[in-house]
Amino acid sequence: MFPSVAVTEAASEPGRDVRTGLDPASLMQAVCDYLYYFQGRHPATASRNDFYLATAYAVRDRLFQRGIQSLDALLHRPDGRTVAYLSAEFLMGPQLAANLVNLGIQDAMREALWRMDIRLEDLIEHEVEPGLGNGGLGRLAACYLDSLATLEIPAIGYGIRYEFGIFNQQIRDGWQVELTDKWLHLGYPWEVARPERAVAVRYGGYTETYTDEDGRYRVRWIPAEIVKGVPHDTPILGYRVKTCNLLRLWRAEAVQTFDFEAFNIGDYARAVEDQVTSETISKVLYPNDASPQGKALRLKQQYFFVACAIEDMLRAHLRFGGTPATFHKRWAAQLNDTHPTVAVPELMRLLLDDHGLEWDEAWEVTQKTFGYTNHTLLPEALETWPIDLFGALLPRHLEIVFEINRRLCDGIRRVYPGDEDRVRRMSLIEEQGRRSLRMANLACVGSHAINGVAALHTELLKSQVLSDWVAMFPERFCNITNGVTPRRFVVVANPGQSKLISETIGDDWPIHLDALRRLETHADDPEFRARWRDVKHANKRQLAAVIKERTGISVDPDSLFDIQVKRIHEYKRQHLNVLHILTLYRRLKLNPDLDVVPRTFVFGGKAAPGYQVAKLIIKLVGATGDLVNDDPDVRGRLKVVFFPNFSVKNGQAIYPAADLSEQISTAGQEASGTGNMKFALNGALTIGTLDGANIEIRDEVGAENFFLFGLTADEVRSAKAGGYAPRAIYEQNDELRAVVDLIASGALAGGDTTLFRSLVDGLLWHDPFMVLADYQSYVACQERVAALWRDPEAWSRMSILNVARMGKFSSDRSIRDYCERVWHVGPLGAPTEGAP
Ligand code: 9GP
Repeated sequence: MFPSVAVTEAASEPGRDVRTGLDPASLMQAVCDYLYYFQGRHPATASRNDFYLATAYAVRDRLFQRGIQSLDALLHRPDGRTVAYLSAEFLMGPQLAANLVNLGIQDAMREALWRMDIRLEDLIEHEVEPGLGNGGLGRLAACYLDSLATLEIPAIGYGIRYEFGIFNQQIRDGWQVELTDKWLHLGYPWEVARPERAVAVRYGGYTETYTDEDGRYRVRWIPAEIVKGVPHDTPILGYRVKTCNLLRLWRAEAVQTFDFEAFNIGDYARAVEDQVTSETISKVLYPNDASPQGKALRLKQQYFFVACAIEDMLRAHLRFGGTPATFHKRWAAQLNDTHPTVAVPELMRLLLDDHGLEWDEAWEVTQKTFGYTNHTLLPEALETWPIDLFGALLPRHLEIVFEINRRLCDGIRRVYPGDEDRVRRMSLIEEQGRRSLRMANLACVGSHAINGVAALHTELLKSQVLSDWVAMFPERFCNITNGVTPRRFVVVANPGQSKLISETIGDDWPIHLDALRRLETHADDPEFRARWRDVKHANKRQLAAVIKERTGISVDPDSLFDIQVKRIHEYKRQHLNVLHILTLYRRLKLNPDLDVVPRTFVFGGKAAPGYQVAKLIIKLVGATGDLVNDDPDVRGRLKVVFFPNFSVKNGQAIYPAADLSEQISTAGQEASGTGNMKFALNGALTIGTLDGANIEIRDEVGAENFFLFGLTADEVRSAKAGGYAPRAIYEQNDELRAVVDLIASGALAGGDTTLFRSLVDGLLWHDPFMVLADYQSYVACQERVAALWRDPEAWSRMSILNVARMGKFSSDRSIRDYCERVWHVGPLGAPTEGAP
């Protein structure tokens, strides 16, 4: 039955608050009202999208109500600090289910919609997510916003409202095909545009000096181009609290959207040209994970959102009675990787040129404001900008950077007289080749705190990439291990497991994740273990249905679900996983009656569009599936699936169904990883190397509950230093040689021996990520996995213990660490020890 106008009216009982009520009747009325009065839709003819939008608007009302209360509370405590999380990426994921959970109204909304014959689950499924990030870094930013709100820390996330986010991935004939992401095309109900708070952003031009009325020498920037940044606000509600923060994303627009002068003389195209050029800035997310391209547009994007953010922050600070010299007392700004680092010279510029502070004072404010998080050791990910490009776009900033550098180099020479090599290494300017600006160095000099994202990563940063900085500024360094939000990745994603946990240990674990420890005693209870297995099995059945629908492949929910989902990259070694699959396949071909554990191998992840090797690895996975899946000798015991278009939403369906989590990067390469945490929290056991946060996960869950293999980071280094020869390993290992030869033979490519040749040659002659070196250890470890799988009681016990000991990896813990070690801020912005 569709709701009629009579239903709408019947719901309109006096006293019912359509904007704030949380009961089913109020929610139903709110949804009907939105359909009817806002969208102009009769409920009887409304589409699923209409209902989705109306439901989202009804939820958003309740978020804004809390948002306004949060702002009000802040206004009454104007002396506290607010966190500004500056990030070029926010991978927020779908909003509806997460907001309902945070408000605590999922059942009430389900009931409200049910009364209108609408299934909440259908609307949740219908939602398109804003894919405004590439992977781990952007998703981490989103988890941190969730935790900031949950911990009631006032915070704003500042970023770019890309019109097109990360591409949609289709797999055609086994190859990745990139399709434009159109997340906005059916309307995005969670945000509100605030054109009245637009900011002017300048580019290009030149600078000139002048003397002000006090006779002081000053600099003025005369830009060549001005673009408008329009903020779009999305409310970010914490879990079961009143605090609602903000994600403020900026869209680029022309200052004058229509040039009437040009139009009047008949040049219509030129009349809109300015608009087109300006809007290009926020048009599209660069789809590269960990390897930035030195493109002018990317620098324009970075400066665009940073300039908007700093202006917005300064404006708020001055409006609430602050002075430029106390900016850092109001704001703690975090640089999420080097992408927002131009914020350092931008704040300096505003303080010096617009507000007349002296250099030393402006520098102190700037350093006290910023903290810098490094997310990678990969050399290709350390951003640099050619000086000529940077200077052409930001001439005043370049002058400021040169002055920062002059003072920095003087300082180094004072501490290390005569050590010109050190000066060269720490300089903000790379003088070799095309002169360029080193953004990581700029971030280090401009921040009071610098952190890596897992213990090993921070150690490697300190001992290798940033060792000179540690020597000179040791007090700036700390580690803050990443975390993930258990609300989205357990409560929302895995309702079955959540219910079982809450029934067993109480329901405070989503905000006190350490409480999961209480599960430990239940690991020995056979009845609890059976229920635990039932939950997992139900999740696997669900995923099997989705896999069938998306790929046409039937998989057996009773088989071991062995899953690797993450960006496709050589260092993450999806091809090592493939070598193992082919090893099992070969064994079965040699002996079809071999007793192997039935496994479903699921892969998912996007390759950067220009990264040919990664795209070839996707093809290899598909080709392996083609070879294995229907081979009569395999008898369905091995299935290989490439799950297309891995996203936050798809992740929420995949993590809860995993038995085994593949975290198999070359030791020393993965800064932290966060997928490893999401899997383990959903009861998957990990097979992994001593890399990134795997090490800490293993420390927490216990070495006996973790499948470890492979070289350590030190061993990798010394193997390389000792002249690593992958070909020798290949020659000495019969099984390895057979599977590598199988790939080279063309058997996976319809007889074409050239298709995977480059991949094979890369492994045999270079193998920079030590795939062959770790092969034997990996295969042996997989045998231990298989042995344990044959003992379901032991497996379940281990799975429960893994979940029970994952408390450390809540993003709430990470945020508490940032508050204590970097931001010196507490709930409602109250300063904590060490506050500036
Ligand atoms: O590669 C790292 C990943 O290991 C980490 O978990 C994530 C969040 O800290 O950041 C990734 N880095 C990047 O995406 C680019 O530096």
